[in-house]
Amino acid sequence: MRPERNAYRDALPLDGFWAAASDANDDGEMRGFAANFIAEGQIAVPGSINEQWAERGWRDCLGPFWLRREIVVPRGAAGQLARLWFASADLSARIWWNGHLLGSNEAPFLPFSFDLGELRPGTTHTITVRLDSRLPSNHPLPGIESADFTREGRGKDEIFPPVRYDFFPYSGLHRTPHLCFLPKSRLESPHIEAGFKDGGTLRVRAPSAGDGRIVLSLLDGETALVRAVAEDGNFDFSALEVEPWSPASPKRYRLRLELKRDAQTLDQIDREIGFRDVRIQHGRLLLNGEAMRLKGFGLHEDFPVLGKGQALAVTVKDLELLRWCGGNSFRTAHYPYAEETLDLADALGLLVVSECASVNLDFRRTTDATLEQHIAHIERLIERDHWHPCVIAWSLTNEPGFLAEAEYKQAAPGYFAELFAAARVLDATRPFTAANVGSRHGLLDPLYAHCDFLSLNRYLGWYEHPAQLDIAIAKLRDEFDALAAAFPDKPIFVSEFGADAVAGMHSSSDQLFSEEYQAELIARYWALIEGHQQCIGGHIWNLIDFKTAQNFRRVVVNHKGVFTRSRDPKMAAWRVRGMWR
Ligand code: BDP
Repeated sequence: MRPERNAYRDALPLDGFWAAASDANDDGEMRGFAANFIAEGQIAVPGSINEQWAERGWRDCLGPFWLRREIVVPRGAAGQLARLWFASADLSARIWWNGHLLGSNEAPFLPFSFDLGELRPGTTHTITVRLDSRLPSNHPLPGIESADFTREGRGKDEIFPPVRYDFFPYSGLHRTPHLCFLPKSRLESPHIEAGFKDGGTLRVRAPSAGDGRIVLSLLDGETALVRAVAEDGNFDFSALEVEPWSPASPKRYRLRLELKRDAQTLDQIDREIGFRDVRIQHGRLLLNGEAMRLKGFGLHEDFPVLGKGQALAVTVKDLELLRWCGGNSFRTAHYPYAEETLDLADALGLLVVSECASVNLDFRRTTDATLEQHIAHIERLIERDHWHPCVIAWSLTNEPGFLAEAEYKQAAPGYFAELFAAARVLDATRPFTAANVGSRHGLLDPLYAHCDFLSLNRYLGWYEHPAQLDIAIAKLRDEFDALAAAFPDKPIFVSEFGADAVAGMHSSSDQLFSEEYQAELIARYWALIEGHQQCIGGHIWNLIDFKTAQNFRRVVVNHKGVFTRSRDPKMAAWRVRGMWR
């Protein structure tokens, strides 16, 4: 559960400079780095390490990297439980406390924590982190081994650093870790479902450690709309007189949970919640009963120097650019974003398709353990984000496969069936989807059977039929019609479409990489999306140019942004703004 500061709990941010060391031979653990290592210099947290130390040869390295810092326990810690909390440690990590192993984490971009017991104020402790971005090839976000390149008949260094996905594999403590101080009798992570059906509905399950009763208050500013008490922390309300949350009016209320014993309050947590209903009905996406069209973008967490390191100013800037274009939604392609991004989306009324870190699932390598891990990551994602009104759907994976049609159709259906079934148990209030690509697996991808709406990543006019928009659009229309006939109740959503454009490159005819072609392709797709009765919208790939691993298909960045990496508009941004506003 994310850190919170109030009269009962506190949290010490662990941002700042961390001592750093490389481990090129991967023998740091053997050499006792967990207890101590000789620092080569300092790395700033939050931040990716790659660009900070590019000059020392760290840019294209996947790890392992070692980071370490000391903390002095503050005076408020007396009598409290200390919990070391990481918002994420990417892509995987092992953590030590004073040289003792606390544990490891292999879920990229998700939080995890360790309970440390009571710490004496004034004492000094050391936190050591070993980061490693070399994920195994049977991970839900699969890594790539040189044997894979050989089998695929490709040069070993065709993609460098070697990854399966099209974004730079930045390593780091990308979001500020915290040392939290919690009351010993305390609330634990609550489950909150706020819906809207004939008024507000609210279901809360608030577990606690230590006895006491749970008091729930629903506040609108200073006014308490509801106040209720439960010994077991279970609450269910209906017909609440509240305003629904929507893009036009993202009204939020404060949900306060308190743990009390007699007259004494032992703990408190607050959440800004919103009441809304999302459902798929007759091929439409309904928000509070009204049909919604999703207009927006796929994004990335990416900025020069910071890499994937969090900077709230960049978060605000990016969501403001999205709104400037007239967008109402985005997908957290291809991993869970920082929690603050969702806080901001809640406040702005933006709709979010939240995606698990899973791209190019490699069915040649998946095992039962992959599926188990994938489900565990989805569970952690849903636990973290389920209470945000902005999240309207879960995307479980992006472009699974990496196989020819026949092999895929053998390996994938069983995996998908179990994945979706397990995920649906975790959230019955939102639709589930996953994005597929092109026609790699034939017209009827077995994925579709499990999706509440179909998410299509389509690059006709770019990777297929480049510079031939008439053919591209006609083929896409045929595909929409065929899918609508096959799945009359499932909305079609174009989860990615776009073209690279190099800012400043112009052409008077259809020319790949020109700003004109990017703008034209987007406009032609949008006309099709808007005109098709079963299509609920689309997300342009991408809002902003983003850095990728090195390969001959990319000039440093993927240029499909309608803004450059420094956030300046290309022609397409203006075109989209004209279309959407
Ligand atoms: C899609 C992927 C996305 C890529 C994009 C592209 O989902 O991650 O960046 O293609 O090639 O297939 O631009």
